[in-house]
Formats: sequence, structure tokens, C-alpha cells
Amino acid sequence: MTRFLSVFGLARRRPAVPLAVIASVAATAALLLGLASTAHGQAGVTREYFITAVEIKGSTTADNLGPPETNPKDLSKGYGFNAPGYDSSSPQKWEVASYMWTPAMMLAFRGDQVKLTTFVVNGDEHKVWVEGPDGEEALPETIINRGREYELSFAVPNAGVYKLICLNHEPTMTGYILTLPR
Ligand SMILES: [Cu+2]
Repeated sequence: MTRFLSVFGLARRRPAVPLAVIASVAATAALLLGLASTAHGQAGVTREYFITAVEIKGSTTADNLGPPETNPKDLSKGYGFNAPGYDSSSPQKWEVASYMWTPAMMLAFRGDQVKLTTFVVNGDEHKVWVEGPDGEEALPETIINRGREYELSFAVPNAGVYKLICLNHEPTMTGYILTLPR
């Protein structure tokens, strides 16, 4: 150990105890993350996430706050906007909405198979695909409909960010699978 550390010039400057503590903390963290069995070059595993397609909405009245100068629909196909007047019972009311995945951030390791068990709560239809770190297609276009559960399964052979993209609501309805090297 000392010989190994001396290569880096650490043996004289760094006491052994703190290094042991650091190693212990790192090992504990690896166990907590469930990575211990995959951290030594073993084959990938299937990582399953349960995700849901949702639309959140918010509203106020022009008495409280005027509507935005830029129509949110011009910013993303995933945004919704109903201007004052859309609700005849409350002429000052205006409303915004946004489609999203929850959760939208997931973790995998290179060589894994990712399985997204996907349920659609909002939106009758979403046309989705998965784009790899270099723009490659990891999952071909797939239509998913409200009220159904789907298994979106794909390999992640490269380190980087894989994106679960909804073509109906891009660019904001995007999920991210951060894929780390082992
Ligand atoms: Cu969508």
C-alpha cells in the first residue's frame, strides 16, 4: 500500500487513517447505490424505471398578472396556453400547461439494458424515441397512448446522455438517462 502510494508522492504527506476512511466511505456509497456488483467490469444489468407522462397546469387572472408577451406555444410544442377569454365563466382567467416525464432524470451504466415501464396519464398520444449520445437511434419511434402501460426497453452501449424524446411535445418533454462508464 505504502509502495503504491509513494508512486503518487502521497505516502509521506497523507496519513493512512484518512485514506482508509475515504475508502470506507466510497465502498459504503457504492453499496448504497447498488453498484457494488457492477463496478468491476461485470456484464450490464437491466435497470428498470417506472415513469409517467404527465401534464401540469397553472392559472391565474389578468387582474393579478397579465398574460405573457410571448405565447408559450412558440417556445415548445410541450407548452400549452389559453389566453384570457377562453373560459366564459371567468373572462380574466388565463392558463398555462407543460407536458413532462416524471421522473425525467435517470441513471445507467454503459452496457446496461434500460427498461422504462411507462404509464401515460395525460395526452391521448405521444410519439417517442430514444436518441443516443452521438445522435444514434437507441429506440425507434413508438406511439404510446393514454391509460396504457408500456415497456420501452433499449441498450445503452455508450457512455453519455440518452434522451427520451416526445416528438409531439419537443423539446421540453424530454427525459435524460445519464449513462456512466463502469
Ligand atoms: Cu408527449
